[in-house]
Amino acid sequence: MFDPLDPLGLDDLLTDEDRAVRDTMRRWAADRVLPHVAEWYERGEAPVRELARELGAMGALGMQLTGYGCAGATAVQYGLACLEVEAADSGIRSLVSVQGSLAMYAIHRFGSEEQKQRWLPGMAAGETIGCFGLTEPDHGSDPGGMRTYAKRGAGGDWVLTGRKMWITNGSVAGVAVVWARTDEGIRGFVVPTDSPGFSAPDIHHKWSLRASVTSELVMDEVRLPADAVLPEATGLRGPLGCLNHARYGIVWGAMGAARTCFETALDYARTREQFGRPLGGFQLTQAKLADMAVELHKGVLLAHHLGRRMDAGTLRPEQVSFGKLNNVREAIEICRTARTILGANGISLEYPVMRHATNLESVLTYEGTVEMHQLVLGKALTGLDAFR
Ligand code: TGC
Ligand code: FAD
Repeated sequence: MFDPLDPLGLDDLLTDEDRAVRDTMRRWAADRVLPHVAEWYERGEAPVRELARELGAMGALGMQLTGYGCAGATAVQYGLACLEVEAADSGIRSLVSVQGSLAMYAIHRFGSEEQKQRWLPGMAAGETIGCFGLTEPDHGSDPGGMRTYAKRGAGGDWVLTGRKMWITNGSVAGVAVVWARTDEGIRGFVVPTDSPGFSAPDIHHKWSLRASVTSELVMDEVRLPADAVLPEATGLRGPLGCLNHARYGIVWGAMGAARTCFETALDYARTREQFGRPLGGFQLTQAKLADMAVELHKGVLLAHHLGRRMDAGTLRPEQVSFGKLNNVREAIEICRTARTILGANGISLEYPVMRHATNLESVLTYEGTVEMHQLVLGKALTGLDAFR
């Protein structure tokens, strides 16, 4: 039988465990996020600490990592979780991505045994929130130019000074992974946020990702012990390696936002009547719905393919760029088209469509803009670097 919500039968690709993860996350999002998210969005605040603890209890934080209280799930399962959470709101998926794929991943991949023991169990449980400071006011797409500087003192300790900008979870974080220039190149630091000289003022007046905390990180001569540095990360490949994991989650997540908008538009088109018949009975509306369905399910198929490559250990950064570029760009197009089908109702918070569309403006920019991923792919295709 043809299923309008799964026209390609992609459910066949999932194992029973995959379905269990998907269904658990879908139920949680339906119970805990959907009834409140429009209000959080309107107020510009969400109960991030409470949600983090609930996500931790479900094993959804750092779920693709092993040991230290992490769930050891597959990449496909992590992707399905991102999709279900982002089907509710991109801001809540951001909480999951930054915690698991950026802050926890950095410590898990590049940290010392002591750093892992100290931070990861509490982060997996959602008791401690992490953030990831790479972007600066004057260095976004080009993080290699960062100015935040860590100077080594006589006893081997560090003094960290600089500013990071647009940092998800910044002011609610107990620990910040901060990337800084040193005399030995770019290094990562694990910074307890109660360190003297550290502050994280929130960024206000956002019209996107309003159910997510976004902050500056200000570091004014923050003194850190010698063992605050991530021992296994040197150079820009450290933070960029973390981004591969977060970008991979977004490849799936964006399709969640798109799915919600598609389903909302389909439902609306079946029931709203103009000129004596449902909007879905007009050829122009059917063309929109057909094109949305094609891009939505192609995007999920692509995410699944990349997930299998990640699980096999064969996923390349250029392939992650391929997925992030395509899926976020198509997701925002699906949401914008859904908005047209809803007419005036499309701009209302009573429906999820405009909220998802405006959220995706951030998703289009963070974790590498459209242009950065085009340039990554362009370089891979031609062998020519066109970044500078
Ligand atoms: P380039 O010379 O190409 O590379 C420097 C070194 O890094 C290595 N590398 C990678 N390694 C792992 N994964 C990748 N994806 C990598 N890309 C590059 C590279 O091999 C090299 O290693 P080595 O050993 O030779 O030194 O560097 P570049 O300065 O030309 O920059 C390349 C570029 C532009 C692609 C990169 O800087 C970039 O990706 N820019 C975009 C910045 C970005 O995505 N920022 C995201 C900040 S975090 C965020 O947005 C979180 S939002 C989270 C949320 O709320 O969900
Ligand atoms: P710029 O780099 O100034 O780019 C502006 C425009 O110029 C873009 O369209 C870009 O593609 C284009 N451009 C730049 N260089 C080129 C070129 N060579 N060729 C062609 N076009 C080019 N960062 C973190 O470190 N941690 C976080 O947790 C985090 N969370 C975020 C949350 C939100 C809500 C947002 C909006 C951003 C977040 N970011 C975070 C920052 C994000 O990663 C950056 O905004 C992004 O990397 C782009 O940097 P920028 O905004 O400085 O834009």
